[in-house]
Amino acid sequence: MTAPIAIIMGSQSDWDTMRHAADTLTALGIAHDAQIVSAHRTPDRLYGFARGAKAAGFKVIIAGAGGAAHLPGMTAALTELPVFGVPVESKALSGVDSLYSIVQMPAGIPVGTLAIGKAGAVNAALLAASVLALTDEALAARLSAWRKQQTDGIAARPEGAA
Ligand code: RP5
Repeated sequence: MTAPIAIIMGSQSDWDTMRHAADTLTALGIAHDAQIVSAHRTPDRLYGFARGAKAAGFKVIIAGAGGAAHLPGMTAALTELPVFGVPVESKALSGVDSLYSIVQMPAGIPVGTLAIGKAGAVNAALLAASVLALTDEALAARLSAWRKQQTDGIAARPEGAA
């Protein structure tokens, strides 16, 4: 069976960020398939992946890219699956370029845009998990447990306070 979630990224260099999405999905017991798909360098691979993603059995696509980050938007243009975009922190502009490239989609083709960097990658995975949990009670229970564990791990007072 195909993994329900695809994690695609524009470059090997994005993996340091996108692995946090993969780790979060693993922690929730959700199978995923990570692939390098560049809108600029491998446009044919992008077309093949996005056009075939639904038929391949994917339910949600997480797409991370940096700089002139066309990957999430182009992917969303080619499939009706939900696409969550993660702006990867770029060297030149600290990911603000990535964020603007992904978030400012003209009306008609949506990309759910997350925060720049690791936080965005983790939250993309959690958002994808929430979508799948709508029709998967066991996953919904695992997601609730994950959130409870997070809540339980937050101290009432900061260490070092008087
Ligand atoms: C984008 O260009 C990738 O998503 C990556 O964030 C950025 C830089 O890629 P590399 O030059 O590191 O391969 O397409």
